[in-house]
Amino acid sequence: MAAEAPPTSSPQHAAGPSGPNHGLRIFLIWLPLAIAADLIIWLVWKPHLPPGDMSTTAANQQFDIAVLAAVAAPIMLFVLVYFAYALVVWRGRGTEEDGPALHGNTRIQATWITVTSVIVLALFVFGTVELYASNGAGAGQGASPIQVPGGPKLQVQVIGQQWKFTYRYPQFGGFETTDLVLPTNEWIQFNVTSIDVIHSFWAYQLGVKADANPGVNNVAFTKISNTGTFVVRCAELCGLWHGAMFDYGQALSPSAFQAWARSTQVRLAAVTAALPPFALTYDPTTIAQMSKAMVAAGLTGAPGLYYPPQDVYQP
Ligand SMILES: [Cu+2]
Repeated sequence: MAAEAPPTSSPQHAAGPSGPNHGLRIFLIWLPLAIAADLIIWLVWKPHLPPGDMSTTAANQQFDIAVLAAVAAPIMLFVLVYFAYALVVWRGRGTEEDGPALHGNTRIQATWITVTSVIVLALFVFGTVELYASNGAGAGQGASPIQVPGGPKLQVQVIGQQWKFTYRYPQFGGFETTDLVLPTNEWIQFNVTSIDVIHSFWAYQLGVKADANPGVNNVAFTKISNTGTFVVRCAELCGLWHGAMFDYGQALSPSAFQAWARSTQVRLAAVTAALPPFALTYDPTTIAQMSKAMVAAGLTGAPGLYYPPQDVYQP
């Protein structure tokens, strides 16, 4: 069958100093592929990477993911190029004998360990800086955030409960609503808590995801750059209707937001009076009493709901 290739037990990489420089060849195949992959990742893929760039935190996450991809792609390509090169060039043609045994290569081993260590340590530094410089990167920093953006901040309290998020605005009389409405171009401070089980407040396009735990005030920051809607989901399995804990939020211009907040404050004044005073956390055992007080005040025909939708409450 294989007539022209005489069997040989000596692969080409044992060809000695006069043989081809395989390392250089692999490098020259790898280099343009790595450059092309990184250009495609940065210029083509990055603008479409989740969670988009609607807010500072979202844009930061998009940047971070693109950096990780740009670092990972050349490494993956190197492994694949080496693999393909070995398959083609060092193939044992016309023989089924084993190749010569490998006894290690100090230079390759040292290079590999050095390069991978530098990459991992650099990513550790990069991740830490990114977390710090972007005020927690949209994740909850707990009750006392390490990094707080300067200047005025709109306070929005997110209250998780089975199976709805409600929002209190302490700078507008502490009214509470099921609608999450936010302004653009202004730092927003989310104070995330729960009044029953554990939930997680996940405003997808804002790149904000913060645990909502009873008795805990969990702070997260973001600044929104464009108006529009965004999805809010619960990201912590919290009971039977966890999957239905889903809604849309809205980002308005600062003036439209002010108008909304002022009119809502007035519209919900009677409800706000029956709510517990604004606090960073709430005692779940007081909720039942609060429901009774609301029924007594004639505010709801639906006892049993902690916070029925606001239209039920219309005085
Ligand atoms: Cu939940």
